[in-house]
Amino acid sequence: MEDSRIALPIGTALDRFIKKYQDQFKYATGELSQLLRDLALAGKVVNREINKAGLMNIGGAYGSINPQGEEQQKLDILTNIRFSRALTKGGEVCGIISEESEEIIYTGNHDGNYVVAIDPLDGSSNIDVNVSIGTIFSVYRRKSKTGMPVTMEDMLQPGKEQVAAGYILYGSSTMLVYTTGHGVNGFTYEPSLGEFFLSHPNMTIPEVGKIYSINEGSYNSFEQPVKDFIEHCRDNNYSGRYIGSLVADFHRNLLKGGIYIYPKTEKSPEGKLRLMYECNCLAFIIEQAGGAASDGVNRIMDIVPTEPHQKAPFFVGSKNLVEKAESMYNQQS
Ligand code: AHM
Ligand code: MG
Repeated sequence: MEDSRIALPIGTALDRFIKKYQDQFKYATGELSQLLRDLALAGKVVNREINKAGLMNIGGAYGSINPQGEEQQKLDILTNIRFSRALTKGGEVCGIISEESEEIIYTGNHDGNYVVAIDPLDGSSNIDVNVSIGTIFSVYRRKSKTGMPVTMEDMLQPGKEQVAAGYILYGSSTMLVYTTGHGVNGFTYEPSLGEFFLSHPNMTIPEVGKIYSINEGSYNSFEQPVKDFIEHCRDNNYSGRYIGSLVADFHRNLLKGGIYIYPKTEKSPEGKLRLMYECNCLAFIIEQAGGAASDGVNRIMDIVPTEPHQKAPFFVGSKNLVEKAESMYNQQS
């Protein structure tokens, strides 16, 4: 991996960066590059809408329910439209799994070679309180023949088959962080120029982290290994930090070293987070940054999905912490 890492200077514009490293990708036809540009453009549009949410009456609930049975926010719906439209019109994508659409979105682009799994707006309960939220995406190359309708096998690939993954964090500044399997790079949005610029080249997570991020309010319903792990964190005076926005919690831990956990709970016996468009994407990024991602027992990216909205328990972050959490499960078995 080291050899193929990036050597462009901080301040390089995203477009230039994508173009420069396009050839690293084994298919290298420019389609993946275009897809990434489409995602970045939709991200800019969404960023503009989020920034105006308080003024435009697009905050709050829409009055409908998503496939997970959760109340959809107006911005959830808007961002789902923005991203699915950008990916459909772009032409490179033949199928989309989205958190906000029960059914797979068939774009009609039979010549598109890629499928995308996306959570258009994660952490949407934080919109109305002006707290960071994010978009999370995964890109796979289709398995079936180009020119044919996309198949379920194309849509449901394990995380280790991802060719790209990333997130956009709408925070105190807006950032796009992504990997194509050659390290992780972060770009900060400059609103007056309308452009993302390389600000965090070759991101790596500190090997030893001292932050743990989990909703401890659900402590009583955690499995014993998770309780034991929390005890370990407390005994070592680790810092507890939990925003309740996965992308924001993940991003902080990526920079500072730490672990994010969403385990099984009584309310969510399979975990709350979705494998295809929350766990896998961040697992690919964290592994590329030198960290680890697990469901407590298995590597996240090895899990073979059986349905688009499948859930998984999620432990992601610095290696020492993920391995420690896994060891608590090992001790139990
Ligand atoms: P969402 O996809 O409906 O926004 O739910 C995912 C979010 C994550 O961003 C966050 O880490 C988690 O749910 C918070 O859940 P909880 O409030 O149960 O701690
Ligand atoms: Mg989500």
